Amino acid sequence: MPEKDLAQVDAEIAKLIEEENRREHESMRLIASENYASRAVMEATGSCLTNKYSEGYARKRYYEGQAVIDQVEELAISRLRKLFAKTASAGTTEDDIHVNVQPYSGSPANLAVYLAFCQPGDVVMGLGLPAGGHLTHGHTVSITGKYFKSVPYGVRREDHRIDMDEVRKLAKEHKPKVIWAGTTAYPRTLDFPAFREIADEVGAILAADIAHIAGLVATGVHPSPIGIADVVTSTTHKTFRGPRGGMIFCKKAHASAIDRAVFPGLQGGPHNHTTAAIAVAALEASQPAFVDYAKAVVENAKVLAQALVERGFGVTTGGTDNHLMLVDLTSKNIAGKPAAQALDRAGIVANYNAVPFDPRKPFDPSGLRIGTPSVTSRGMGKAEMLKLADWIDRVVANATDEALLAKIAGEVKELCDKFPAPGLRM
Ligand code: DSN
Repeated sequence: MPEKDLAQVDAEIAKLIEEENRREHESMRLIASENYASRAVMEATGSCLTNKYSEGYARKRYYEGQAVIDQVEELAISRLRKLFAKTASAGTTEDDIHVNVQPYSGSPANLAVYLAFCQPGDVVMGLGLPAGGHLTHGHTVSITGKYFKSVPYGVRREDHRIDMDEVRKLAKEHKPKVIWAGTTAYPRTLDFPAFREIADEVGAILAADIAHIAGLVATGVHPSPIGIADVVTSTTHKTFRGPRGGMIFCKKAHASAIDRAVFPGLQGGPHNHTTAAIAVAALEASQPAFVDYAKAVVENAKVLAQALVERGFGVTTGGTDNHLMLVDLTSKNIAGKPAAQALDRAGIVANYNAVPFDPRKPFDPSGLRIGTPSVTSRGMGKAEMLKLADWIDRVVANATDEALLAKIAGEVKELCDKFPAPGLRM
């Protein structure tokens, strides 16, 4: 008797997966942290490797039966070291880079940094959440803001760019143990050497969080912190286009502190199916086509940001250097949330987001965050970005006109039909 498949075992979940597959096909997905993983990445994720426990690290495990898993983890690590050495700071070779591929995702990867370098109560500095930082960079509601003394830095009021003078001033005053250089909603290039200088002046560990830009860093489209920062954390599923997961790069001197923090400090057995899929993503990201992809992500973001500016939208900092833009809707007399909801009904999926110095509340802010990684993975380019700007403009101006939203959703679907997304089943 052949084993039953998902639809036979659980028709409800099979149907929901089918619906999500259709939604991801039919909509323009603009959430800056999302992407389409390839079929190869998904196959590895859905493999028998999910069955195996492997506490420890390759060749030093607490369970037997690791002949295959050790090779999987070593392959993932060696591919990542090779890949990220290519764009690391001058003089950094793969031998200088230690990699841990076991963090379950970005937040656990960041927690490992605290566990490796800090004691409860130590001072830590990161970009404040309202200015585009991440929860785990010391925000008050996060464990990282509760167990450590967080001193956030911000962006300048006049141009919404990170104020390195403020970073230096705060660092000198508060002497942080760790300084984070990383963002979730910041459209400009991060100056890692400037952060390094400040960290050295105050004796801090410099931690770069490249979760959003890992695919751009791996291809040299954004400058790399590897070789500059002491430790670099990342997710693997955003611009890197891998499975949901995490990874940490660090200088050799910090290897055992980081490894011990991940396991046994924070986690039990690694998710081996994810590790295998990260290895696949690293292989895919090593291909010349991935460099073209990363360049196109940024080019599409620039085109879309400019087209929105031309249509009267406020775009913070006036544009973007990376894969995302922050759109301030104040000039359009609509808040971010109703705009995001209307866009969703029109098949255009973004998230509402605070803009710097937002006078509105975080749950009902003034802006939208828009990213181009997913639409670029479908092969969309300049013409499609201009069409998208027109649709966004019409939706935002007519957010309660349900007939118009449905008509645009139909047009969006028609366009999406011409650009099949990687990994989806049609
Ligand atoms: N949730 C991610 C994002 O959307 O940026 C960050 O963790």
